Formats: sequence, structure tokens, C-alpha cells
Amino acid sequence: MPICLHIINGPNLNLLGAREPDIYGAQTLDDIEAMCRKAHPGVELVFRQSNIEGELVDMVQAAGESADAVVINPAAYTHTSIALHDALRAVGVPAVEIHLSQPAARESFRRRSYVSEAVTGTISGFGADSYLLGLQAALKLAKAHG
Ligand code: CA2
Repeated sequence: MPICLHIINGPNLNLLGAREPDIYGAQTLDDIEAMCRKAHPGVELVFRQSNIEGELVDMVQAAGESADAVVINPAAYTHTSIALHDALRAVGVPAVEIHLSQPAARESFRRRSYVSEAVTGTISGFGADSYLLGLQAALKLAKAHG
């Protein structure tokens, strides 16, 4: 069976490419998904997005059932969501938090991540390449967890 990685995207990331390209880049989320699939043809990738916190919790729980590891860009819920923190902790699937931008270099409210405490590590500030770097890290975690 191929390794299965779930890539979970939070609120407003469906707007990528349309607004604020100076911060988040010119690529759409579909472009990023295509780039991820091209980079990992042999890996089963489940790529999802929601603007709704509870749906993101459901996605984390589903990943706990069928993914070998998770890459998650929780977007603004990074800074607010104890529910996502709890879900990641509860399912115990190896997870990598990613961000397009570098939240630590932006407004002070972005310095707090509730998700960081529930994941193995974080990659941020590399634009769309954060997804590729996150996938690489998740693949390593998946292989290590066998
Ligand atoms: O840098 C990231 O990937 C973030 O997770 C993006 C979130 C932000 O709240 C985090 O602090 C860092 C925001 C996603 C909003 O995406 C947009 C895309 C296009 C236009 C406007 C917003």
C-alpha cells in the first residue's frame, strides 16, 4: 500500500492567488495541490480545505483513521483553536504544521500557535514551498512510524 498523507487547509486559503499576493504568493490552492502531486506521484495525497473549524476537526479525525501523517496549515485557527490542538493530540497521527508566511515576523497575535504544541514540527515562511518542505517532513515521519 502506498503511504497516505493528508494535507489540511484552514480558513481563507481558498482565496490564495486572488488577494494579498505580496504576503501569500500568486499561486492558488489548486496550483499548490498540483505542485504537491507532481512532487510525490507515488504517494496517496488527500488535499482538503475548509473555512469551518468543526470541519477541520473532522478532517483531523479522518486523518487519524487513514493517514500515515498529516500536513496542516490551520491558517487563522492556528492562533485560536484549542479544538484543533485537542483533535491533533487525540488522534496522535504524526503531524507537521506549515505556513506560507512567517507568522512570528508579523502581528503579535500571530506569535501564539495552539497547534504547535500538538505537532512534531513547524515549517513557515517559504511560501508555497512550505507545502513541499512539509510533505518531505511528513513523509519522513510516516516512514519512521512504519
Ligand atoms: O502564512 C500562513 O500560511 C497563514 O497560516 C495564513 C493565514 C494566517 O492567519 C496565519 O497567521 C498564517 C491566513 C490565510 C488567509 O489566506 C488568504 C489568502 C488570500 C487572501 C487573503 C487571505
